[in-house]
Amino acid sequence: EFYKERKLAIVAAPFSGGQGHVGVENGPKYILNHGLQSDLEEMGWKTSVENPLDNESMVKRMLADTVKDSYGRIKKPNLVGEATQLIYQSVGKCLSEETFPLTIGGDHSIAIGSVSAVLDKYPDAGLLWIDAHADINTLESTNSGHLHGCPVSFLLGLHKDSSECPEALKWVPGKLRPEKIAYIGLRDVEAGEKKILKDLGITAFSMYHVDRYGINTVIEMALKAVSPDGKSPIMCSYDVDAVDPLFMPATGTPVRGGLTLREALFLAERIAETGKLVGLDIVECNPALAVHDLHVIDTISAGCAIARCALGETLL
Ligand code: B3U
Ligand code: MN
Ligand code: MN
Repeated sequence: EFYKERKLAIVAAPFSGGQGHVGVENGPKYILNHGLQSDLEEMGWKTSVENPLDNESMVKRMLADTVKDSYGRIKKPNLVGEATQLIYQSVGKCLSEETFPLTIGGDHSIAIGSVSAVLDKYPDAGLLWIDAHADINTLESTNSGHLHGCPVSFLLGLHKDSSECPEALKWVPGKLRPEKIAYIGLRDVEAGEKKILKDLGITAFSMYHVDRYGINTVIEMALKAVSPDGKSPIMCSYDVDAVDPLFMPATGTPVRGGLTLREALFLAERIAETGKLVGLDIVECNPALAVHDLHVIDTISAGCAIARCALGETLL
């Protein structure tokens, strides 16, 4: 019932400032070169490409590491704040034109922008966060200081009234309610994050739950949690490191024991089947971390397949 005209924008977010590895900014380029846009066209989507970070000052700042940009332990808060705000505006524009936003990262900090825009348009949207990591560290709890480990805490507004919040990130509406997010795929969650998840009562399915109940039941439980009546719009923020590194090797923080490729694709297929998907992120493909060409092909083709499945591709 959403996007009746089947318009879709690939929002390219070639951004690496939320973590420490160079190369993740090349994700969008590789995914586009793999032919995702024409594949989606063949599936009946009218597509366009948006490049919100493609302005001279942003490009310059992403390349040059000369300006000091840290805030206590937090790395690059200004860069992340500005980039995510540009993504927020771009995704917001897509949504105002009834166009589906498919945001391609880049590291997972970009979801601060994409998810915030979706929640502006669809305040009752449920958020499925597919990831090996919970990405819910706060400015206080983070050990790495990398903001790609913190987007969910910003989306929840955990820094809203804090004097600790860097100026550049104060634009984040932070309207996500804890009962509207569910995780799938977790297996590398820090102690501080476990406490936040517990304190807020957030629904989280780890790989234990996938083994215990099977992926099909886990998805049903996750959907039920964020949309009890089955009517809420659904936003999906898909970190490719949820998938086992056997299938998805070229990513910044691979963790073994993840989703099989079929579980990863089935998850996307099932989300598509709900007919409620209103936005999708695919993040953390980093071709530079492949040790040989096959790793690049595996990672990029799997990333593209997740996007196609979530957007309606079926096996039969
Ligand atoms: N929890 C760690 C590691 C991490 C989070 N997200 C990724 N890695 N991809 C952190 O840095 O906050
Ligand atoms: Mn992530
Ligand atoms: Mn992750």
